[in-house]
Formats: sequence, C-alpha cells, structure tokens
Amino acid sequence: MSRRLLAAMAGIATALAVAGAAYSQGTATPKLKGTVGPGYTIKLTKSGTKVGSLKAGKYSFSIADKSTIHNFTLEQEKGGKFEKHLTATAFVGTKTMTVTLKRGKWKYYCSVHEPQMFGFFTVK
Ligand SMILES: [Cu+2]
Repeated sequence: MSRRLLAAMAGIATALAVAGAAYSQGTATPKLKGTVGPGYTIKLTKSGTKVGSLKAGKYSFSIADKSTIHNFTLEQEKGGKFEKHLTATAFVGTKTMTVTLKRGKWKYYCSVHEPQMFGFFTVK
C-alpha cells in the first residue's frame, strides 16, 4: 500500500471521527425516568416533573422496577401501534432503553394492574 493512499485513508478516518462527535453532540437524547412499585404506583417523570406532554423524537427511558408483581408497559393509544413491556413482571432493577415517541396519545401502565396503575401523556 502506498504512503499516499495511507495518508488519504487516515484523512478520511479523521473526518469521520469529527463528524461522529459533532453528530452525537447535536442529538443529546432527553432522559425520562419511570418508576413502578414497590406499592401500587407507577410514574413517569422528566427532571423530577410528571410527564404531561413531550415533543416527538427519541427519548432515553430509565425504568426503576421495584416489584416482582408489577411491570412497566408503554403503549401508543392514538396515532400508532407501539406497545412494549419496558420491564417484565418478575424483573426487579433498572433498565434503560431508547424509544422513539411519535405524535399521539400515549399510556404507561402495569399490565397486571392496569385499572389502578396507569398514566397518560401527549406527544406533539
Ligand atoms: Cu402491577
């Protein structure tokens, strides 16, 4: 391999690294915190405030599941079909995942005790 080609490849690698850093800085994923249990309670907060309305986009969900009888389920009720158990019923601990929220009405709940444990928020 020629020196010239090596130099060109190094230049491309540097350009890609710089572009990657700029990209990750420009798209900091907002963090949401979900808590379920240990009692019959479920909540979703952003910076300590209950989530009521959010802008559409990617969010990092950190779910603290404090009970073996509850789960944290997220569902888009209007405007889409997303439905997922972010934590399983038997699971206890914290799980973090990224979810893309689309415009519509969303619900979070424990699927075992849905009539008692739920909340809503709107994505605009
Ligand atoms: Cu439950």
